[in-house]
Amino acid sequence: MRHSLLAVFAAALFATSATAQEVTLRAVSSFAEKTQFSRNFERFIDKVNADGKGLVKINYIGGPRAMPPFEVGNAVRTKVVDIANVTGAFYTNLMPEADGFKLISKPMSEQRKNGTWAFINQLHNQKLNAQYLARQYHNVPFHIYLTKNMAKLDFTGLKIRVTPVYKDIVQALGGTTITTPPGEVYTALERGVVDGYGWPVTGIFDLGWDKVTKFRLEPAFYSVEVNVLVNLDVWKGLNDKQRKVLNDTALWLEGLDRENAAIIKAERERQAKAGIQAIDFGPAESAKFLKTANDVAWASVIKRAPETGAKLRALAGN
Ligand code: 173
Repeated sequence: MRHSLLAVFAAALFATSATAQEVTLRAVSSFAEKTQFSRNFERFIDKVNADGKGLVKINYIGGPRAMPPFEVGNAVRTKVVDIANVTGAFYTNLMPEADGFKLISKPMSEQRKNGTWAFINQLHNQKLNAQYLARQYHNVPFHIYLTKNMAKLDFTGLKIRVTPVYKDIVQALGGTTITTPPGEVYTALERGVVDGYGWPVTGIFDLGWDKVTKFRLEPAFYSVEVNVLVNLDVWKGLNDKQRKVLNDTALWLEGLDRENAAIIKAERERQAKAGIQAIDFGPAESAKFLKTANDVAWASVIKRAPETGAKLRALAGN
């Protein structure tokens, strides 16, 4: 009798500690649910939940309906959420160097070998109290989209919706900038508050912007970065097995970037079919634009973060 009771007690204890091995992480995305720049993070969550059964479970709270995009970085820092899908452009207030990530377009496999990942992880540890788990979309560029045609590559007289990604280049070419989260782009265009907006080559159909977009300015520039960040206290509190599930799935997530070339090709065709015309001033003007875009962005990063910005530029090699 005594023995069997003890056995039951022991079994219960064992069950409790086995359950305690599974940690639940609260997740948000800075992009709308099921849209282009949340989709791979959502696949990541599904895979962690499958591969990490009994170890890690991610509870996806959602996108901007759950949390304003520009607050996501700070929410990771303060552990309001445990894990997030967010572009550095949305937390440059906490980390000015984050504005330089768009200038690093080497594949993550290379960045993980040449010290870039380690340096950017250190910045996240220090300034965002976060682990830099993964970066996605290094091979997806940005464009400026317009509701009006332009006679030369000059934004004088135009109001353009921006985030920190596009602000310096739009201003360098004479434009007026208005910063908004993605959720306000449609209304701003519809009401004529802006004449155009910056956005990656992919994703403009997700929120219906094709209906109010007439032109896509060439050339494509910079490199999208959407990061998966984990609160650092949470990260340190995980055991080796739990961290391995997250790290392995992070590498898998970065590997999904191989799908982007086909997605970009399909998206350009879809834009053409929707009547969105490319504006292209030819190779010389495009080269000049790209050089200006690169120069003004680095100058802006290095002005705000002289030492770390310069180190980032050396790692980027441009
Ligand atoms: O335009 C934006 O909101 C922006 O900065 C961004 C960054 C990465 C992916 C998509 C959009």
